[in-house]
Amino acid sequence: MTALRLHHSVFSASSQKVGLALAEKRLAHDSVTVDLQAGEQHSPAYRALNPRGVVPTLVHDGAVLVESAAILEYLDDVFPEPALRPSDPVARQRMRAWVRRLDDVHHPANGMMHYAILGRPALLAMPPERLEAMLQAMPNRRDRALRTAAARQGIEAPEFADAVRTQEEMLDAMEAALANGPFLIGDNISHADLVALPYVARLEQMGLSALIEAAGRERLAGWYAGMKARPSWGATIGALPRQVVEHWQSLGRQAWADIARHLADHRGSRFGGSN
Ligand SMILES: N[C@@H](CCC(=O)N[C@@H](CS)C(=O)NCC(=O)O)C(=O)O
Repeated sequence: MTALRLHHSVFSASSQKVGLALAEKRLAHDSVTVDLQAGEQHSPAYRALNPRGVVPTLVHDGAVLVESAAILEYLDDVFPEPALRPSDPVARQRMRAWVRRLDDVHHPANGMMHYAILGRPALLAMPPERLEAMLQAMPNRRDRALRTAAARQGIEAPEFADAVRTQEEMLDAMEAALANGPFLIGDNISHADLVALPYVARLEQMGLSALIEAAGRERLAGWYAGMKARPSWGATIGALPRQVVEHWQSLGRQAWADIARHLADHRGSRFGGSN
């Protein structure tokens, strides 16, 4: 009898990727919540599992597995059906290139937007010494620098404007890729779709669906609707508490005018209304 245990946060994009793959493969698993706001990711017990102090961590028959993209590969190695990666080597390479780019470039950008718009009120409500201790506890320097900028400057941080542009690039790249088939890699769902979905969903959860539905992004909107119709959505992102998402959307809407004003100078951004 196989035992799978997922340490995760339902609000975390990286956790959602693994949750989506488990659901697509219909793999029953135990769920252990790591409360990121309470700092549980830095508890000695959790750091023993995941030294970077991030979620998710999957434990399978005693083997501790970190890094969501590598976990998705593992799940396909060990539970091959239904396959979530193409068998053709060129397509598989392209899928991995997508996953790499989403993880390396778009994950930090999406996180920056999340914390500048949604997470900042809670960060600023903390006693300053607790906020400082939480920032200092983050072992990854890039993550710490972005979180610090989100807390201190919010949407005024230069990193925020970069993050928005990066997210727009992601949406444009997805729109272009979807010209070749209903999924990012042709005819079948793959890791590329599962890894992209939480970031697109987070934009909607931030009240920015206009970006997804923007003129010229029709294929992306169709892909998103199709991903939301799958049972894996209902088991993961679709199951987020409605009050939380509605609160996020209202924070996003409140920030919208400021975001548009702030970004008006950035040529090439749809946020500026200059094109
Ligand atoms: N590359 C890692 C990234 C994991 C990651 O950044 N997780 C975030 C949530 S999406 C986290 O745990 N952040 C910890 C924190 O906010 O302190 C993976 O894909 O597993």
